[in-house]
Amino acid sequence: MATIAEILGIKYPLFQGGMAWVADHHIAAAVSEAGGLGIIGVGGADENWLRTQIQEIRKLTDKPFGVNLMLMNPRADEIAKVIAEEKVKVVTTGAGSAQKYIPMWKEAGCFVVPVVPSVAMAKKMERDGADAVIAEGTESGGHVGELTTMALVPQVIDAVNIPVLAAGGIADGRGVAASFMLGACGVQCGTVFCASEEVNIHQNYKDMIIKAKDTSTKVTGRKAGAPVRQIRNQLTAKFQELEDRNAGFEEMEALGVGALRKAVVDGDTKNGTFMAGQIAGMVNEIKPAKTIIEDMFAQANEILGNAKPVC
Ligand code: TUI
Repeated sequence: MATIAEILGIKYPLFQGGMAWVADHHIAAAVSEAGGLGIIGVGGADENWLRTQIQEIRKLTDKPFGVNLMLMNPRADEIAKVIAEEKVKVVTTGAGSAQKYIPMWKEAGCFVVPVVPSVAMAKKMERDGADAVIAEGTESGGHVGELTTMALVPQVIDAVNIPVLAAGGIADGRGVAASFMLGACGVQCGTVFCASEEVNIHQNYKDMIIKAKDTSTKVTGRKAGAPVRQIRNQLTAKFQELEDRNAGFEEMEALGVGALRKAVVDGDTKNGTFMAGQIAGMVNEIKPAKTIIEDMFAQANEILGNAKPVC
């Protein structure tokens, strides 16, 4: 059977996460040029922004790339149409159900890969016509579910008959090898690309990731139904205060509005939301995307080449 890399015409079975504000055409082009699948993350932007990004990435690479639609985006309908019109090769989705867009995307020839936090959502996406799913554990940065990658990935694999990629807590060859051992056909990585040379984010964001340790991230907003993993700072302490006094969704939302922009664009270390996964503690240097990917797969191949029965 064809591998996911063969199906998509890429060298490495690696997707770059569609990180809101972070994953623009700069990092996406670098990842695609390096042989992975670069992904433009639309986040909260609109369809015009996406059209420009697609034009820009096509100037930089003729290799396959993807687009991530964050389904809570109020302009999701318009953005979904642009993805179909532009015949984007791969579309990933997050933070909701992609059901209503799948027929349009399939008709346009897109390969549709929803990100799922549970077996139920994976089965639903398979029923609705998804080509593959990304099972994303709570180790990830940004909007997260409850289950860990280690528990989620094999359960999703047992439940569906489409390819499954693993995400959450993967930043080197050990994570890639472990994902394959769990039965995944590929991986999606986000945080490690926030520490790439090509990513177009404020240096303070990169520094926050480089300085982070294992316990540096925290999930805020679980009680309000909007769980987001980010690096601890003054803002997360304020979120904690609100949660401790059972503040409602509106108050939490007001504190969060614009906070990702403050992190990515302004480098505001106090008031910004520095979304990052638990693996940030292991990401200790800024490297070109190509080096990140090549090192990761050289290490994974070495480990997998040595894989032996446990006893
Ligand atoms: O989507 C992500 N990660 C994200 S999106 C994002 S932008 C944002 N900013 C502030 C607040 C909220 C979002 C930052 N990070 N990952 C994929 C993902 N999808 N994780 C969890 C889910 C998910 C959750 C519920 C997928 C489907 C789902 O379905 C619920 C339903 O029943 O519709």
